[in-house]
Amino acid sequence: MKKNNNLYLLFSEAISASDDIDFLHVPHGPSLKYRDTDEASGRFHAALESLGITKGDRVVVQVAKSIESVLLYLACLRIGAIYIPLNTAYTSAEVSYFIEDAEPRVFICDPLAHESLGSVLHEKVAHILTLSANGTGSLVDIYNEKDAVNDIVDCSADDLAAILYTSGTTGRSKGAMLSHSNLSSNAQVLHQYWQFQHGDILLHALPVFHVHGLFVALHCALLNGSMIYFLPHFDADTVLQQLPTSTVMMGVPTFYTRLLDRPDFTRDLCDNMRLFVSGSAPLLAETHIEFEQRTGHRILERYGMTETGMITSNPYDGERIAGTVGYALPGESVRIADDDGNEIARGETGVLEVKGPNVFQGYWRMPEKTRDEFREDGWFITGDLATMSDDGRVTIVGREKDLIISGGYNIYPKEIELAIDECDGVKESAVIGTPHADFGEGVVAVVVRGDNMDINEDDILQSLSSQLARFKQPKRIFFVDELPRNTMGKVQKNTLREDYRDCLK
Ligand code: MCA
Ligand code: AMP
Repeated sequence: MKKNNNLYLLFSEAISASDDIDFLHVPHGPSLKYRDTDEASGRFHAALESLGITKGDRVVVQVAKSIESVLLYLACLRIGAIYIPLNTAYTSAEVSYFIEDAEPRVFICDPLAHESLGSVLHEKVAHILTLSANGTGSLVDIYNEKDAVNDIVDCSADDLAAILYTSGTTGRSKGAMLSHSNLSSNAQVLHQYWQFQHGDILLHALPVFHVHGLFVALHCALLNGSMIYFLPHFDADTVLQQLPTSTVMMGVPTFYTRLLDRPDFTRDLCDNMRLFVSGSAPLLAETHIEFEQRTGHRILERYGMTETGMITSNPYDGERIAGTVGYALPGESVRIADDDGNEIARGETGVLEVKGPNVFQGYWRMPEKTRDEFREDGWFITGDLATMSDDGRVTIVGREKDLIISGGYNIYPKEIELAIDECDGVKESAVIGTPHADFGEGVVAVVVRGDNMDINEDDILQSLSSQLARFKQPKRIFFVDELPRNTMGKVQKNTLREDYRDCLK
């Protein structure tokens, strides 16, 4: 008989074994027990089915983090639909692009967004439904009328479970297609590698529209049948309250620097903690060291990408070295290569390439882009610059791709430059990331005005506000007579980064 590779099947074993334990527990808010998870996700399954959604249909979701949002994700897995979560900060213009590209059968958004987006999108998508932060909305109205469907639709290993959009160097977002087996292989490896154990409680303060919060954190806890303290967003006060009864936390470096900024973040609050994981952006060695001095815990840093899930991790039992991202995860192969894909000597800097069951199925409807980012022999080119020690430990030393990572969000300068260049009065622009005390890097734009034009910072920000999510908008804009260029005419961003290095500190 053919094996059903539906990821939900993996979770369903833990769900039935964990019965009376809370699966999702919102501090000072609602909770959901494992015992009720099958039935509730089965009712969301029924609600989706009544809209005509079947295997392979796309479901685009831009909603606040809530118990219902997780149930909706689980229902999509069960039905074999392709879940496409969007950052809640995206503007109508950004959302329109994703809807046109993904061609979903249904779009689920916050009731407030429905008011502004509805008219724009009604022609592009068959159903627009709502789900609010407190778990109400037209989707839930349908759910309330339904009995649970108990099926878990048959999926092959390569059937898609999700598409996650990630920006590109051309300024156009690409949908990374992730299969059921991409997600299950990574989840099982991490669950084992980080030694999840009976009684673990996960403190979850990440957004659930990216790999880190949706897959890495949620999947590990689900496989383990663990309780999750499910915070709507990162809030240092709530994290400090929940830490004494948690055992695991995952976060971007900003979480850890914000905790260290709090004098009341003390060692005794972490007595019950077993593991702090950091990723999505480089964790400064000084943060790692200060965290250990304050709490006695060595943060475990790991490294990954939307296209691949997690690639490397510092060891659970072995040495966690500040500034390194550890070893290739079991079942994956990692190499450091030159521009032609030839592996280079240990210790030298090159581009990190990866192969394994975690590597995605390609970019949605972009076969050429997909071909560009794979070697002929199947290695995926990450665009991250790294070194590898003799024993295989990886250190990320930079990025070949022009990318800014701000508070764990990826921002591609090209997208911002295109939007700025559209403004009347702008001749050209260059967007760079410079050190930011809170977000690690922040967006800075350097702009050349057109001849005799008097456009200013406010004009540009005003024009960007309807097009780009707030976190992508420049924190500062500077005007110059001309951009520094090399002899080939290419803008020298390194010079700009040096010139403006202190402007956001
Ligand atoms: C918020 N703002 C930001 C960011 N977040 N600006 C730049 N970068 C950001 N990341 C701006 C808002 O637009 C707003 O601007 C002001 O800061 C306050 O907004 P608020 O929403 O209150 O911010 P916050 O709640 O303090 O959020 C900061 C945060 C959040 C907690 C660091 O950004 C966050 O949760 N980041 C995690 C991202 C993540 O999960 N990444 C994983 C990607 P104004 O005041 O001007 O209006 S997955 C991935 O990368 C790979 C696979 C991996 O390896 O994990
Ligand atoms: P995303 O496109 O959001 O999946 O972001 C993936 C990128 O985040 C990677 O290609 C890296 O550049 C970066 N990244 C993730 N984890 C780490 C880490 N621990 N250290 C340095 N960079 C990281």
